[in-house]
Amino acid sequence: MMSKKYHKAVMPDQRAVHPHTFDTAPSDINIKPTPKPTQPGSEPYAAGSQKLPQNSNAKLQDLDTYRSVDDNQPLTTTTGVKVADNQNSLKAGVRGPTLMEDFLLRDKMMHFDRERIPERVVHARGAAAHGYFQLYKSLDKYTKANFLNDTGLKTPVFVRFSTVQGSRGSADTARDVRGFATKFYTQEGNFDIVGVNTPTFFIQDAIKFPDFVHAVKPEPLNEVPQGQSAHDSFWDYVSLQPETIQNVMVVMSDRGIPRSYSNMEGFGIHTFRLVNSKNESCFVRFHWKPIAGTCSMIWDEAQALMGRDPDFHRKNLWESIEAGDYPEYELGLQIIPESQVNNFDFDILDATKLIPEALVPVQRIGKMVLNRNPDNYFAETEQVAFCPANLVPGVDFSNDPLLQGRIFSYIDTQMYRLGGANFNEIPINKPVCPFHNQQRDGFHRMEINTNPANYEPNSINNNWPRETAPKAQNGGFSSYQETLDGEKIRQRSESMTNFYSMPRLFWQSQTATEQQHIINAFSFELGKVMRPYIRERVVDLLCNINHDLAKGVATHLGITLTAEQKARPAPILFNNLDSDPTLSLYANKTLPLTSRKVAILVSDGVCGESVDKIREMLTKKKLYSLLLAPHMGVVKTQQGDSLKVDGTIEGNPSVTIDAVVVPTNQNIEMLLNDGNAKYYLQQAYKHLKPIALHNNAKRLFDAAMLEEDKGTLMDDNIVELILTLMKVLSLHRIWEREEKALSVPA
Ligand code: HDE
Repeated sequence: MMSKKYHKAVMPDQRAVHPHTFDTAPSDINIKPTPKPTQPGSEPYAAGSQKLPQNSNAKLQDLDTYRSVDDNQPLTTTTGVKVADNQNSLKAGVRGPTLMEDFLLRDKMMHFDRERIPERVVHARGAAAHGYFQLYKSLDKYTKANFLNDTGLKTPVFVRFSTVQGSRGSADTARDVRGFATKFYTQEGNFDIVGVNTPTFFIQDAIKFPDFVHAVKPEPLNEVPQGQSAHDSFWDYVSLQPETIQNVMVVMSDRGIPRSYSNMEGFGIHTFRLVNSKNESCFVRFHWKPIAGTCSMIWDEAQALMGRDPDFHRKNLWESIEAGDYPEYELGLQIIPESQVNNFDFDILDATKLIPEALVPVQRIGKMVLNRNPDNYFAETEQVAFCPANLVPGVDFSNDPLLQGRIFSYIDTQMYRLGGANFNEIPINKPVCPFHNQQRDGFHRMEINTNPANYEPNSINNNWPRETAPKAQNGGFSSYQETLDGEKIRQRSESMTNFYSMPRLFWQSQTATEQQHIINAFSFELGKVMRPYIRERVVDLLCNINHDLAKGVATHLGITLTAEQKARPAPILFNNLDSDPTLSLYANKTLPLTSRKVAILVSDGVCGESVDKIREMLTKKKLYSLLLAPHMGVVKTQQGDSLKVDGTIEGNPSVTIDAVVVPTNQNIEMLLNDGNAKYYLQQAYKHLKPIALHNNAKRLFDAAMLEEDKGTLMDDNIVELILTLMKVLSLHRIWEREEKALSVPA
C-alpha cells in the first residue's frame, strides 16, 4: 500500500512554479494595487476597486459591499468548507474510479458546467466603464428630473459600448454600428440612454427588428460570416427595404469603423419627451459628443486589427482609464417645442431620420467622465441590463413606433438572458436610491422582504410601501397626459415614406475623402455578395440617392447603369438643406492628441540620448510611447547603456499605434534586415500614419520603398522632428497620401 500523502500526482513541481501553492492563507501575497496611473501596455493592472479610490461614487460604494477579495483567504467550497486538496478527485484507489461521494469535485464541476449564460441576441460583444455625469446648467425649464436640475450632483454612470452583429468573442473593429448605452444611477431611480454611434436607425417599426437582425446575423446555414455584414442575407434585406438605406449609408461611412470608443459620438436616436414641474412638455433627442473629437480607422487597418488585435477597442478603453486619460463626453440635447413639430418636412417620430443640427442646434448641457474600469467583466459588463423603458420622472416616451417596441423587448430579453424576474437585484443593476414594492419571489431572489403584507392596498402594515403623488422632485412617476385620437390600425404613417432625401443630405455632408470611403465600403461589402441580383438591386437603390455614389459602386462591381438609372432624378432636398457639416467626422480638421500611441523602433546601437528626448517630449504632451525592438529584454545603446524594451516589433504591429519614430541607430542594418521593421513602416504608410525618421533612419524608409510626403518626416534635429510629428499627428491621418498608399501592398 502506498502511504497516504496528498498531492502525489502534482507535476511539474508546483512549489517551484507557484511558491504559494501549498500554503493555506499565505501571508506574503505581493500583488498590490498600482498606486498611480499606468501607461498603456504597462504591468501590473490592479482591480478597479483597488485603484484610485478617490474616483469612487455612490454606485461604486454600493458595489463595494459585493466585492470579494481573496487575498489571505483559504480556498473553500461554495458552502464555505475549507479545501485541503484541489488537485485530486476522490478515487477508489489511486488508479481507481472517482467516487460519487466527492462533493468537492461536484461543487466545483457543477458550477463550472453552468458558467455560461445566453449572450445578448444583439450587441453581444462589449466593454464597459464606470464614471459620473455632471450638469453645466439646470434644465428645470424643460424637465423636473432631479439629475438634470441640480448642477451640484455627480450622478454615477455605467456605460457599455458594443458591436451589434458579432458574438461575444468577435473582433472589435468590424464594420458595424457601435452600441453606446448609459445607465444613470439617479436619486430618483435608474435612467438609461440606450443609444448607438449612428444618428439614425435601420428601420422605423419594431415589428421589423427580428427580420432585420436575422438578415444581418451570420447566414443561417453555416453561421458565416462572423462580425460582418458583408454577406447575401443582409444585403438582400437592405435591397428590399428602402427604409434601411439611410443607416446603411452611415455604417458604410467611416462612422462604421471608429478609432476608439473615446472618438465616437453617441445618439439616443428616438425622440423622447421632457416634462417639467408644471407638466409642460417638449420633445428631445439625446446626443453624446466626445471631448477627444471624432475620427475613424482606415478599412484595411480595421481588418488587419481583427486578426492582430481583436480586442483593440476594449483594450484602448481599459488602458486609457488605467492611464488616467479618462474618456469624456458632453451630453447634448436637441429640444423641439411641441409647437414646432410640424415645421419639418420629416417626422420626428421616424428613427431613420436625424434632426440636422443646422435646424435644431445641440445644446451641450453636461459632461460624463469614465474614470474607472469594472472589477469583474461578467459581474458588471455582462450582467448589466439596459432598457429604454428605464425612465425617471421628468422624461417620457414619444410615439416613435420603434421606441414603443423597445419598451417591451429589453425587459423581456433580460428575463431570459439573466434568468428570471429578479435581474434588477443583480448588483450592477440595482438603483442607488431605496426601492420597495410588493414584487416577490422568483429565481434567485436576494431581498429578504420582512413586510407581512405583500400586496397593496393593505391594512396589516398600514399600507406600506405607499404611492407618492407626482411632484416637482422626488415625486411619483406619472405619464405625460397626451391627447390621443386614432383608429386601431396597422399602417405606416405617410410622413415616414421619404427614404432618399436623408441619405442624400448625409452624402452631401461628407468630405470628398469620406465619400470615397463610402463608395469603397459599399463596393467591398457587395463584392462579397454571391447573388448578382442582390448586388444589382442595391446599386439601383443607390441611384435614388446620388449618381456619383451609384456609379462609383457600380464600376467596382462591374455593373453598367441603365439609361433609366442614369436619368433618375435626385430626391428632393431634406428640409431644404444642401449639407450639414456636423455629419462629417472631419468637420474639425485637428484633434486633441489624447491617448495617442507612438512606436519607437530600436535595436542594439540605437542612440539612447535621442530615445530619451523622444520619450520626454511625448510624455510631456501626454502621448504614450512604446519602445519596440526585434526582441524582448533590453537593447544596448550607442552610449553603452541598457534600454528596457516594451515589446517586440512583431507583437505590437503598426495597426495598434498612431505614429512611428525611428531614432538614429549606429547599427541600422539590424533593422534593415528585419522584415517586420520594414513592414512596420509600410503598414503605417498605407494607413496614412505619420512616420518620423531621425538622421540615418531614413535608410529604413528607403528600404521599405516608400515615397516621401507631408507625413513622412525627416530631420537630423530630434527636437524639431518630434515637434513636427505632434503637429502632423493632430491631423489624425495624412489624407493626401491615400491614393499613393493604394500602390502599397496590404
Ligand atoms: Fe436594441 N436591443 N433593439 N437598439 N440595443 C438590445 O437588449 C431591440 C435599437 C441597443 O450594452 C437587446 O439587453 C429592438 C435601437 C444597444 O447591453 C434587445 C429594437 C437602438 C443595446 C434589443 C432595437 C438600440 C441593445 C439585446 C427595435 C439605438 C446593447 C440584449 C425595436 C437607439 C445594450 C439586450 C447593452 C440591445 C432589442 C433597436 C441600441 C434584444 C426590439 C434603435 C446599445 O432587447
